Amino acid sequence: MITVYNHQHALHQGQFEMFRGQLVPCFEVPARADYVLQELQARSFGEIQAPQDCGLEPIQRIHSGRYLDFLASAWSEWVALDPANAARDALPSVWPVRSFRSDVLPANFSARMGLFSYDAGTPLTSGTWTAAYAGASCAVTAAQLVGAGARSAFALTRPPGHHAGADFFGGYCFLNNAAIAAQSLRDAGAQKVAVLDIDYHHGNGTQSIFYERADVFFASLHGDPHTEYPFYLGYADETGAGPGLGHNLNLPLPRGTDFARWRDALQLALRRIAQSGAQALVVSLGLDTFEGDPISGFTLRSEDYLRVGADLAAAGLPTVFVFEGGYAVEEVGVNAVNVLAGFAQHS
Ligand code: OKP
Ligand code: ZN
Repeated sequence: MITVYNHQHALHQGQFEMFRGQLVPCFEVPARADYVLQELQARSFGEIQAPQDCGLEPIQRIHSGRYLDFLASAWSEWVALDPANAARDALPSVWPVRSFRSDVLPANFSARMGLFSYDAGTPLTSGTWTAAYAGASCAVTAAQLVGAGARSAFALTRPPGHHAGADFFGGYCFLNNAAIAAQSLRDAGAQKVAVLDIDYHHGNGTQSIFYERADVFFASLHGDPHTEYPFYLGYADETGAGPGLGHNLNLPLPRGTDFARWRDALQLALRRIAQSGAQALVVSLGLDTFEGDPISGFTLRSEDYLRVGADLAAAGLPTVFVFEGGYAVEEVGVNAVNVLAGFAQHS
């Protein structure tokens, strides 16, 4: 399996995220991707390629123009507010909730930070745009490899993407790499694509992007949003809307869920994906279902991920893997490569 690696990922390096009234060190750190790369190399897993610059077009297929304009210029606007800002990351502190206007684009930078985000845990840094753009290029390159006939490809990038919507960032995510990959597969000719999100957290961004579409089936297994981030989306009664009705599947699971119960949900999601008629699969590959994850609540073990990969391979679909969460930094490489190795062994 070819890995398309974002050599620029470390340009996004947040310092602190807001948690319970304090700024705490970011969980989403560059070392995460370094460990995965190291493990791929240690196990001689396959070729590691750089992405081809995808240009803005495939990103614009998913994200709004005004959001992309904001992201591309955010850092320079932030520093223009105060030269001392160059030493600190930008975090939002005000948001438009229900009944506020979202059609007006305020001139004030902080107001636009809030308009285009939904939490205070996602610092925007000097290199965020460059790193995220290169990540989208990885997703497109991986989708192109699979669209051209490869059995699978792996987009190894950070920051992650599945919480980012058409016009918002949050949950450590800025550009929705999995959605961009799915759309690229559609544009390369797949009539129907499935996105399967196995990160611990519900992929609210991906769901919202495809919610009213019948050509992309979205399935997610995740911590029950009644207690787990992102709280406001990911419930079982969200089944799609309009033409997309029936093309969205949420399988929320209680905190503490073990591999046996998690795997039952995986099998159910895979059966629904088979029924959807999908011709290609994008896997949002979060490894924060691991028992040692510091911010999550499932109890999967490292060896379980081999079985996860084998189960995914049994779906028999051309598959793009996109790296998402996983914050047990020293184990995330082994866990990610176990999924890929289990997949490759059973392909
Ligand atoms: C991103 B991805 C921890 C608070 C958690 C955000 C979690 C984002 C997860 N102190 N806040 O889905 O892995
Ligand atoms: Zn997650």
